[in-house]
Amino acid sequence: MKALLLIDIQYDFLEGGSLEVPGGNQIIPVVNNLQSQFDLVVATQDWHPPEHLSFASNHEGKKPFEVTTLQGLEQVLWPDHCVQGSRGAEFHDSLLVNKMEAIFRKGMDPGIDSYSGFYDNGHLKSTGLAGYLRERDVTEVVIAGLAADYCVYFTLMDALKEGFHASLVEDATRPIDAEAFSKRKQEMIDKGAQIVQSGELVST
Ligand code: VGL
Ligand code: ZN
Repeated sequence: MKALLLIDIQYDFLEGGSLEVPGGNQIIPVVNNLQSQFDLVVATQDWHPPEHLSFASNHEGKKPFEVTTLQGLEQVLWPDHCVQGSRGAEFHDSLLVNKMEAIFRKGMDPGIDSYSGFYDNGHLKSTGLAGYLRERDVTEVVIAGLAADYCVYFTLMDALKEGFHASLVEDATRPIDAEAFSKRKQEMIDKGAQIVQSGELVST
């Protein structure tokens, strides 16, 4: 069984959002088109409390995109984004949601960031996604969403570690930093991921 994982397609990562990913809106029709090809569609939602320590605003004198250390881990400080219950945390209105059987929220612990849909950045706590997928007899995950160089990348790497076959739909994702993404794309390939285009998955 093959599942589509849709990562963080939320207003704050889209046009006009507080952590806008360039070209992010262009993935929405692609992702909508893909969903009918899958027996199971699962989404993740970045879902931070206002006091989340990944926000630069919660560190005296720090600005967004500065790097600091959080629980011994390197942490990029972000603009406030995807605050629980805010408009910015919602899925885009034009994203099809009816086929999503489950939504895994992440980033709720104020003390640690959580890029992957499977674990927080310290691999301290599981979201339950791996167990859920196994229970649904999923062996293969196909990943799309935002941002390619953060949450998509970390979700894919954890999917491989958990023993799933994993592919990234390249035209259904966009990076925050294109250069960082090209490095991470190679890492994904080296670890066994497939990079595919949506046209290879959708029968026209
Ligand atoms: C993300 C930075 C902070 C993402 C989430 O969804 O890629 N990036 N929080
Ligand atoms: Zn976040």
